[in-house]
Amino acid sequence: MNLKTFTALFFGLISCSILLAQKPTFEDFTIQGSTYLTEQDCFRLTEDVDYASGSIWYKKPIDLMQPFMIELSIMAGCNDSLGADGMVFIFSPQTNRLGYVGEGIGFSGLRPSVGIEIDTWRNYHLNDPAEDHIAIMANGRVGHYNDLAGPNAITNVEDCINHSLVILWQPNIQKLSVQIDSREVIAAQHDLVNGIFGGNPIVYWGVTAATGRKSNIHEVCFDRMSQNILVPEYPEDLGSPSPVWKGER
Ligand SMILES: [Ca+2]
Ligand SMILES: [Ca+2]
Repeated sequence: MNLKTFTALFFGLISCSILLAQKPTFEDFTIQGSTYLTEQDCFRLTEDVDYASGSIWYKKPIDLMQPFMIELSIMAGCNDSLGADGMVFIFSPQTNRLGYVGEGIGFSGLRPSVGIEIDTWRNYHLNDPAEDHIAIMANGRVGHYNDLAGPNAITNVEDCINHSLVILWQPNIQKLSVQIDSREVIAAQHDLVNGIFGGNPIVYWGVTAATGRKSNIHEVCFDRMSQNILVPEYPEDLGSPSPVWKGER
């Protein structure tokens, strides 16, 4: 199923709602660590250097009581065999956070949090699979012992190519799912609001990346980014009609 078909199906399943679309710009983010803006409209979170880490955080929080879809374009480096460490998409009630470098991928130590880890370096003591892998993890724990889902092996992502990363949240069935290049690669069914965030549904989202003794370039390209929030039709607090972005890339 391609992305457009999936998207049409996803939104078609949720009746009596309208799509509020926001196409983020550079100004919508705060950056930390080694992150900078490239001439190609990408955030470069790390260079191909040892022990670097960087993050971006979207300035406005989102509500986990509402369904949404966030689409990013990521590049996890050009060095497959010796590249490291990867990237993590994170939800957190606190913004502008950056955890430990190296195997921590900028996620380790952040609590409370939910992280979607794209890990490109095998750390045996963290129970990492040999392949590049994805996992949905809680509270900054990067060892694969209490994952919400995964780890699942994925096709090598250290190929110098931008890959589409889509995050879907469906609160009615408490399902968090992830697509890479229009294919679902992992999903978790979990009560994130109560199970992770102590009943607080308002969280920020960000992306971290880190290198250690091995390294890679890590980038997020915001020109190919979208954030779609579904809200009930004609909500009182919306006022005048909002522009609808159709989700074209
Ligand atoms: Ca690892
Ligand atoms: Ca790889």
